[in-house]
Amino acid sequence: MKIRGLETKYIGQIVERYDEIDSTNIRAKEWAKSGTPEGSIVLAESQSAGKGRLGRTWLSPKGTGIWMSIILRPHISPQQISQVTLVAGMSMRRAISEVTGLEAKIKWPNDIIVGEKKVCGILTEMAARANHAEYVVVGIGVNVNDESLDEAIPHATSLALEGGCAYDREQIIIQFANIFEGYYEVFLNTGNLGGLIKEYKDNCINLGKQVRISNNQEEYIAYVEDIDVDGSLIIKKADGRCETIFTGEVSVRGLYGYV
Ligand code: BT5
Repeated sequence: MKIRGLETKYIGQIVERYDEIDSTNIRAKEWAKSGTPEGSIVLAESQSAGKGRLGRTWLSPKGTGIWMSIILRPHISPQQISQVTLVAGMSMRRAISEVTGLEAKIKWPNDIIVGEKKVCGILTEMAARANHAEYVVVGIGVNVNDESLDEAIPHATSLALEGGCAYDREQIIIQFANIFEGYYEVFLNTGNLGGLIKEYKDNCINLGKQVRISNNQEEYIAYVEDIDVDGSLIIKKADGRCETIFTGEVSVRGLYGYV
């Protein structure tokens, strides 16, 4: 079934909709393998096994959120994939703020924050052949009209909880697709975030702040100096040394809470 109101050439022009599914990312990967064109989207009303990063669970209650996966076929190396995730995150941030009027920010690398809590997370998966991506699946979850998510997860919220009213999920998807297609092409033309980084940085909540960084081995506090055109975070440690952090197995939190 088509999404009405799209102004895109390919993002969202082919859509599969499910009432319930295990995970839209799982279905999108199967669909990508069987050759569906770039821009195809899987949407579900609920997910029984929604996935976060690193094997975490993503709560996806029925009828209240956007649970969506987009299939892309960029001619880029596997190292550049995290940049696609950043492009999707900044597109969804803008879509949310334009449709709802709420102030939405990005927590590096790609959580979207409203009122200091998480409204959206992104899980990107890919298949690579030799040194290029064969397909990429960008899975995006947005809590739109849920009214009790913060009870289950204290650092989570929904647009309705923050804005005090219900929002049209389809309108957010349309706005996202229209914005994302343009940004994605800017990214593909340059192969990095050079043309987009100003907007990303203007809306990034951790830039110029002290953060708590944790990985498998250690946890430490650092100051966020900058974000590079390859999407990495440039931090200054307590001893004054600068270091570059790539997306992956790190978690970045605020000193006193989630942001
Ligand atoms: C993410 O992981 O933020 C990526 C979430 C991607 C979800 C989408 S929905 C469509 C597509 N299909 C899928 O199966 N997945 C994608 P991460 O940064 O690891 O955050 C996961 C953590 O966020 C969990 O451990 C919880 O603490 C929290 N969480 C779980 N459900 C949440 C929700 N609905 N809203 C906010 N936080 C949530």
